[in-house]
Amino acid sequence: MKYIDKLEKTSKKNNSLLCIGLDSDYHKLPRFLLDNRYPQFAFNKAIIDATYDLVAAYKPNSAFYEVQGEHGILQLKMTCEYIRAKYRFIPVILDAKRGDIGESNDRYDRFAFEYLGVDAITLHPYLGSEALEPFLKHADKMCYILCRTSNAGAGEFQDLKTGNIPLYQVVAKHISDSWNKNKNCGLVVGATYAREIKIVRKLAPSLQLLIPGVGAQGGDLKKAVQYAMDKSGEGFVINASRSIIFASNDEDFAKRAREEALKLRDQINYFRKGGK
Ligand code: OMP
Repeated sequence: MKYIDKLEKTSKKNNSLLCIGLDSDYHKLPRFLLDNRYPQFAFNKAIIDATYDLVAAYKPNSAFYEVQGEHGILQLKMTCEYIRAKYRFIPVILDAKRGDIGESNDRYDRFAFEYLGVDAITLHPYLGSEALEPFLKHADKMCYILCRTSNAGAGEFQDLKTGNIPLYQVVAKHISDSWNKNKNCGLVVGATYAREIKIVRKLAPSLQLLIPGVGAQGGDLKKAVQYAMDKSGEGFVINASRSIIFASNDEDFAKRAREEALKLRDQINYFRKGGK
């Protein structure tokens, strides 16, 4: 099933445009889980089982698994397989921010879509569409391409003018106009730059947006939602990681994650409906 169809089905069913980031830092896990042979997986499983009916998608960030070596990568795979087996309509976005020459991208592509079996991936645009072709060729997957990132230093390159136009705007328009032949391109735009979300939405009226930066990074949820909506009031997911998954690091961590997820899902919906 295509990413976009999974996303639509799950977001409708759960009335949700919330993506939970599974940035399951080993050193932040509840201590009582550390006896477990697969503590990151045990943590993710508990979070997923507590929130599956509140989300549109999950987004594990590969860094938090790679840093644990092969055991971490195994637990990333176990997490992806668990979601696919138990909640088969919930799409999984691998946050890996890949982007190399085509030959190397082909291997990154197989790691993501064959080995892990995820539905979407985050990518850098810097090497151009020719290099990203191994990803872009999959009409059933989603390529979320970095456009305006959420970090403080995002503007160093992204605001540079090409002619009179900031680079991030060139990226947004170019991807919308030229890269999206398979209708599988999306853009990553941080909630910490609400004004830029508004501009990106104008330049790319029909692209899916992945919006991180609310919660721990302090992005403006209301503006992010209002500016990200497409004509149908959808067309985006809001990601939160730490503020949900590490709401507690005690026995009640999954329950507290559910409470935070519920609150954020409902806030997103409130702002979608024009709430002030
Ligand atoms: P929290 O700040 O804990 O909610 O996590 C944000 C997640 O989104 C992390 O996995 C980041 O790597 C990711 N992210 C950003 O924070 N900013 C970006 O501009 C892009 C991403 C991303 O591609 O998801």
